[in-house]
Amino acid sequence: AWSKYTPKPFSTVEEFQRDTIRHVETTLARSLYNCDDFATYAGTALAFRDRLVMDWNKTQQNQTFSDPKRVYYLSLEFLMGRALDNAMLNVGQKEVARDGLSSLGFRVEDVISQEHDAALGNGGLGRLAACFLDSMASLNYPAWGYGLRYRYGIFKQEIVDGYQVEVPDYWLDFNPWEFARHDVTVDIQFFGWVRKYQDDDGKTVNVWEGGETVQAVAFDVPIPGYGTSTTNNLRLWGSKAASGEFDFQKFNSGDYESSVADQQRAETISAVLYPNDNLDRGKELRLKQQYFWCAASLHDIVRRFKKTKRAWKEFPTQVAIQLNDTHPTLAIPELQRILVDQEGLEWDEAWELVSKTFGYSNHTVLPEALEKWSVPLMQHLLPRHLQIIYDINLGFLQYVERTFPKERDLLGRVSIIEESNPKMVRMAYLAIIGSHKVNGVAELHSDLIKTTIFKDFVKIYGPDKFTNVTNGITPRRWLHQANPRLSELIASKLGGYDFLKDLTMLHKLEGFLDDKDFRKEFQEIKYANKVRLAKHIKDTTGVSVNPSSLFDVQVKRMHEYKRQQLNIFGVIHRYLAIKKMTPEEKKKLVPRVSIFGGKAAPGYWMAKTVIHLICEVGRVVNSDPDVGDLLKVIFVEDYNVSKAEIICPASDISEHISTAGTEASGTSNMKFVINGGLIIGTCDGANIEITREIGEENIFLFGNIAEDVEELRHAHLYGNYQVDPALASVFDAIRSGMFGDAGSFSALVNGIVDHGDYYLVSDDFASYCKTQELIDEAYAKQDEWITKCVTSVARMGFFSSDRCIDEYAEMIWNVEPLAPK
Ligand code: 26Y
Repeated sequence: AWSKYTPKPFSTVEEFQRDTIRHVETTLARSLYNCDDFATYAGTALAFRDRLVMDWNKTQQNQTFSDPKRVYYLSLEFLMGRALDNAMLNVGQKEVARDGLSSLGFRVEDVISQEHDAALGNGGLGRLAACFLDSMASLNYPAWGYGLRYRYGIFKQEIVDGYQVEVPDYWLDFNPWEFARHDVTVDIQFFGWVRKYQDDDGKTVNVWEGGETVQAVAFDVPIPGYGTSTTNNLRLWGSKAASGEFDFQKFNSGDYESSVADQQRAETISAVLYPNDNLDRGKELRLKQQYFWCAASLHDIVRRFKKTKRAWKEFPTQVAIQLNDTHPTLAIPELQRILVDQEGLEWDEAWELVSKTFGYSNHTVLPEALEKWSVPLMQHLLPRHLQIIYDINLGFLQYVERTFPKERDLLGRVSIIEESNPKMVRMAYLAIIGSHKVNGVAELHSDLIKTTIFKDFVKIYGPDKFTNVTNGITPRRWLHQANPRLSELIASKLGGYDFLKDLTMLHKLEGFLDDKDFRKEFQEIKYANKVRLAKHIKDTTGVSVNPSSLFDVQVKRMHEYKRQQLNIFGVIHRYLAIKKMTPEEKKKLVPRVSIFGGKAAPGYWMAKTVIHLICEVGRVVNSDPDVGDLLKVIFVEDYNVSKAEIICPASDISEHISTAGTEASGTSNMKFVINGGLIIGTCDGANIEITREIGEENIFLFGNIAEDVEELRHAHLYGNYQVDPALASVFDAIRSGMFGDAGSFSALVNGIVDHGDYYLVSDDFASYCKTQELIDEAYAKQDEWITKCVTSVARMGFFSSDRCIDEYAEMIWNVEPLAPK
């Protein structure tokens, strides 16, 4: 009977208004007389949420009833950004909201921008997880995301006097998108010891006893698909003290404060996202987070499976679990523990189920990002898991020894345990051994892991265990939402919005390359997007930039391997050149705005130094009357998902200039090109496949290739090495104090001059600067430039995360879509 209350999409604008106002007045208890943008956002979000929730319930019911194979995406990061615009799009009623809000005196864009970003991630890996959730729902896959409900997401970055300052991101004051499930809880154990005994049948049983317990509470977030009613679930675990743990002894003896302190200690587990991107720090609390989340998720998955009363042998035909990097690797020994210690399966039988269930995605080859946990720490925190890991390792090494009897060194190289002091558990090796497929995230990267870090495992398992799934992005958020005018223009030419579900349809745009009106409109849209970004820059930094300039953008986490230093040295080089130009030469120069953005991990000194240099260069250049509009240097504070939605559509050139072989894929490269920008890049990550798709005449590639990196590094250390002369002049300028205290930048400069230039900045500098000149020349020929941009957009169909998810489903998960009822 309740189904007659199912909210349909708003049938009229008035109905939307009525619901929104009702929520403002009753749910929020606010008077309409002081209804500001924020209250309007809240009311609108709740009105749309009502629609989502009904589809969500139905989807879950349908999945329970049909009981298909499900996929579980385990990720410690989900960089979701804002939800309201996406909900409006997926319910298909943004226009209703626009009209309804407008007659109440509000602009839909202002209302949408009231929402706080859900920023439960660092960078690429977390945003990839968010794009995957969108695609899995849109393609009707029965899929769940599992993560942690951090009380503080990635810190907010403020720039104070040219330095990064980190401010906590408390984002939960008002979050209409999560539903606390106080009835879905799991007790999670830590510490303690293992007791071994023989049961009545003489079988050896291990029990994990003692220690302490923390409770995991589920918080569910609906994930609506586009163009379908499928609404999947993202389940985030929050931590609190287990009910039995609340110390009544202390409580009754009047020690109330310390019993509250215990409570708070339990809550710290899910308190904060670690802000390191591609840098492993081995902190105990992080290991606790990982186990807490893996154990809660596994418990939930097993509980769901057991409800169906199927035999255990069906587990891997009903369940696929994907590990987003090694962060959830403890799920492997945890499932083995559940099956053997709790469900009584034989070791080998259990191990077969485990290794058929998991797939592992690798996102980096950087040695400093490969997770290792110390054996003593694991022994202390997870004694039974350490035993299980040793047993997994034993079985594996025995197999290797039998198969390669003559290769004694091989055993030490592939052992899960590194024989260092202290001994370390190599999580990537455990992930490989416990999974049936291992994938890289772009072709070059997938080849590199097979020939470098995981070479021995290719020999042991054969090449078929290793595969590639090139990353993608969701065209809903990164084209339609971020760039509504471009999306509308495309739709007008392609006869509707079907391309948002099948991005390969973009190829038809090539048929409009000669359409003058289309080209003009395309160009105007880019200009309007630049005006919007220029306004944001003016509002936040006070600097005016001319939207007719070439906008050159590099936004991503600050990291030496991503080489923001190469970019800023190039900017200084340009500045020095401008200072020497005659008025005639200046007239010919294409005005440029260099825009940077990105967070540095709080403890990453070198990355912070690069931010400081960018800010100092901006301070000098932006106020130099010799330069005027010819060059502006901007650092956009607090780069995040919602800023990316403004920035990506507004670039002419974006920079993806990592040392070849270091950036696994990159995904913002895809976001910029699909929004009609060109890129300057190295032969690295997905740049290579972007080149293959769009054509090498449409991309500005430069620099050394991955194959040559090792030799060049060697030459720096042992050859006679000289810094590139143009770069040497840049260093002279920095050393002269032109950009403030030279001492602040000495480590940055010396790393290149004296300490081996590990990231090959000097080797690539000449080629980088030359390519920037080619860009100036190309930009001056606007007509050819537009042809390049349009052609590139038309050829980007491959990079939809829908294609990517279909590949995972087919090659790795073996799951089928489930049509909504
Ligand atoms: C070990 C821990 C501190 C750690 C935390 C975060 C290690 C790595 C990371 C994050 C890695 C990451 O974001 N990697 C990026 O993944 C993207 C999606 O596959 C790639 O496009 C990008 O090249 C890669 O750097």
